[in-house]
Amino acid sequence: TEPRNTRCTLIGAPIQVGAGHLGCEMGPSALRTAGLHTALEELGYRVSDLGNVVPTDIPDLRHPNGAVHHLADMAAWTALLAEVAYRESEGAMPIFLGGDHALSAGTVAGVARRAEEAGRPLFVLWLDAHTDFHTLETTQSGNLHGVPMAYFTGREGFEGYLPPLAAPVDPARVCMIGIRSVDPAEREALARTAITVHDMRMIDEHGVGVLLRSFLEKVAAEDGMLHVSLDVDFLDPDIAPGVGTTVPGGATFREAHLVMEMLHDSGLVTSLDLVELNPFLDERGRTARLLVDLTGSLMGRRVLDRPTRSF
Ligand code: 6HN
Ligand code: MN
Ligand code: MN
Ligand code: MN
Repeated sequence: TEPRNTRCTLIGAPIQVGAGHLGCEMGPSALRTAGLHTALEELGYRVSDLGNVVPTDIPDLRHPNGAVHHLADMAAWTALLAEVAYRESEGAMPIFLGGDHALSAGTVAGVARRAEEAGRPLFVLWLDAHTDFHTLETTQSGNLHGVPMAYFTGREGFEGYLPPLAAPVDPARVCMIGIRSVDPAEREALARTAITVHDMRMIDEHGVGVLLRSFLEKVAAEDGMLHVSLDVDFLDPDIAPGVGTTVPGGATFREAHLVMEMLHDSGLVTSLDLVELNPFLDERGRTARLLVDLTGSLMGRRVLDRPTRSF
């Protein structure tokens, strides 16, 4: 096995128009203010912060579904982030600081292209209250942070709107954990895919460690690359209030840390999104600080030493 990446790259992606509330634009700043850079350096990484990226050319783009808004912005963000994610996923681990979850359309598209070029399968772990599996036709809110999963797994209906995918992600290589809010159209579509969906009840019945371990075993067996997309609303609103789409009954503090600790010990994670942090809705920075602490666990902070590559 290769040594773990000792370099990581922070990339701010302050998109906010994919969400129903303004404020995610401030997410990257809040994560930096909460000390992400230092936390990673203290764990021994060489960290470079590229600052924020922002698209300049916003094309004019409309969809027959009149609810859909800011499609042109999302298209421009997706093209930009796919390029940046592809470029920055060689030799270092990119960490994308959101920004709302629409950004994952671009980041996952970019790392999928990287994986394809490396001849390795890409796996995606989606930590979220929501499945974000709407198409442009089925979304009723029109908020485009509800569509990235459908886009990068290659569902139809994005052609001519979002950039063509270099390499769609195989739904059989996607695992969602924390799910507790699914719209009817998403539920129907999910039933017809190979995506693994673990709702909160699965966590209650089996424990999050068992669910995650079986996914990590699949990733390891295929020598996959693993992209982790962490939506703040995966967490229970009592511990993470700084998000526009709170849903009660989310992951606890320890469940979330356990996920991160197991991810670290697996040695499999190659890229990360931290999304949906809305500092305008946060309480004295506590959600931002929790995200920094969780990232610390994902990157190797631990209470006692344990052998790596065990999960
Ligand atoms: N997220 N399914 C809802 C909608 O408006 O389409 C919620 C989407 C939430 C998006 O979690 O990033
Ligand atoms: Mn989401
Ligand atoms: Mn969500
Ligand atoms: Mn909806």
